Formats: sequence, structure tokens, C-alpha cells
Amino acid sequence: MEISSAIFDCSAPDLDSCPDESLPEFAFIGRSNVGKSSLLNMLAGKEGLARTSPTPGFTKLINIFTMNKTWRLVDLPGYGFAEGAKKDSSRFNHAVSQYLKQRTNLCLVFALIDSGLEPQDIDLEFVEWLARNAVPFVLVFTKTDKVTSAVVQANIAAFTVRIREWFEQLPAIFTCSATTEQGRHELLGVVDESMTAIQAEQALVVSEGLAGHVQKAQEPRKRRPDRSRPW
Ligand SMILES: Nc1nc2c(ncn2[C@@H]2O[C@H](COP(=O)(O)OP(=O)(O)OP(=O)(O)O)[C@@H](O)[C@H]2O)c(=O)[nH]1
Ligand SMILES: [Mg+2]
Repeated sequence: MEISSAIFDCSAPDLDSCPDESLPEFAFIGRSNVGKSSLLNMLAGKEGLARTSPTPGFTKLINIFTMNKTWRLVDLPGYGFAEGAKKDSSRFNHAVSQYLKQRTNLCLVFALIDSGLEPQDIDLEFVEWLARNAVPFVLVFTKTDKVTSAVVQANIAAFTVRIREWFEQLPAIFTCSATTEQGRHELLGVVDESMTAIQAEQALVVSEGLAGHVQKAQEPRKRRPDRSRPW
């Protein structure tokens, strides 16, 4: 997939402030500093589109960007930064939780994990939260340029062992580096497949409508792919 236009849309402090749900969205979540904003820029092919920083906890709002005028990338605030950790059992902010649970046009979440680290409790806890709330996601191990591929593979294997019991089918796993652009093609492929699935679903809605089936016209149709998707 080529990205010919990548535009900052808005920064929203909460779900109610997010733009209308007319375009499919793909969101980045993960521990503070894991590389969410950098990965967004890498996929969009536009350095500086989302602001990045070596200081954890930098992204504080739900930042929304429109790609090719037809779909969106969403940069979410990270979890695990002391300020937001407090007593909240899921240890990330309420706006993010609401967005992940209620945004009907959210197609897929890219859940980012630092490939250079052994499984961290906070990431495991978050993945369990995603599973419990049936949020569709893939795992993306970041910053692969910083360690050897043996370390990346060992950390992925260890992570997989720890999460296995929560899933009938493990989530798909990708690796990436914002520095070398490793993984760009694969992750844009995931977006592409998801968009194709949505178009197929919309075509079905039209044909169902033509066949005279009653549609709940006022109810926005969920764009989330069903659980049988390939990832
Ligand atoms: N070497 C390397 N550094 C990276 C990579 N991705 C991000 N970084 C660096 O990691 C730091 C954090 O990156 P961000 O993209 O701001 O991380 P974030 O997850 O958006 O962080 P918060 O907004 O604080 O939650 C920055 O200094 C980036 O330059 C990568 O793939 N390789
Ligand atoms: Mg950020």
C-alpha cells in the first residue's frame, strides 16, 4: 500500500472529543517510550507527523491522523508511566480504555512491545486486558535495530509462552524498527487486508439491503473484523 497523503486530524482528550466514526481506524498502544509515535511516522512515511521524544509519557492525548483521506492512524498515550500508574488496575488512562472498548470504527490495535526486553508484567497485564475485552489486536515488537535478532526471537518466544493460556489462537506477531523501517511492508499489509475485509462487509450490507432484509439503519455498523480474521 502506498500512502500519498498523511495529515494530522486532531488531538482528543477523551472519546467524546474524537471525530466522527466515518473512517476505519488503526491505533497504536503500548508502554510509554516503546515507540508508538515513531512507528506511526514510519508507516505514514512522514517524519515529525506525530511528535516523538526520549522522555516517557510524552503523548498525552488521543492523536488522530488521516491517511489517503480514507483511513486513520491513532497515536494513543502510553501506559506504565508513573503519573498514570497509580491504583488503576489496568494502569492506563480512562480515555484510552474508553477508546479501545467503545470506538466502533476501531478496526485493529497494534499493541507494541519492546523487543529488547524480557516479558514485562505491565505488558502481560495489558495483553490480558485486551483479550478480556475482546479488542482486536496484533503484537508488534519494536526497536529491533537495537538488539540482535537472537535476542528479539528469545524475547518473543518468552512472551508467547506467558500469554498462551489466554488465547485459543495466539495473536499475530510482527517485528519492526522505526530506524531501519523493518516491518513497514508487513504492517501496511495488515491495514490493507483489514480495509479489504471492510469493503467486502460493506458490499454484503448493500446486497443484503437490495435483497430486502431489514437493516438497523440508525445503528452504525461495527467495522471491527470478526474473530475469524486471519491475524
Ligand atoms: N533505535 C530505535 N529507537 C526508537 C525506535 N522507535 C522509537 N525510538 C526512540 O524511542 C524513543 C521513544 O519513541 P516514541 O515514538 O516517542 O515513543 P512513544 O511510545 O510514542 O512514547 P510516549 O508517547 O511517551 O508513550 C524516542 O527517543 C525514539 O527516537 C526504533 O525503532 N529504534
Ligand atoms: Mg508517543
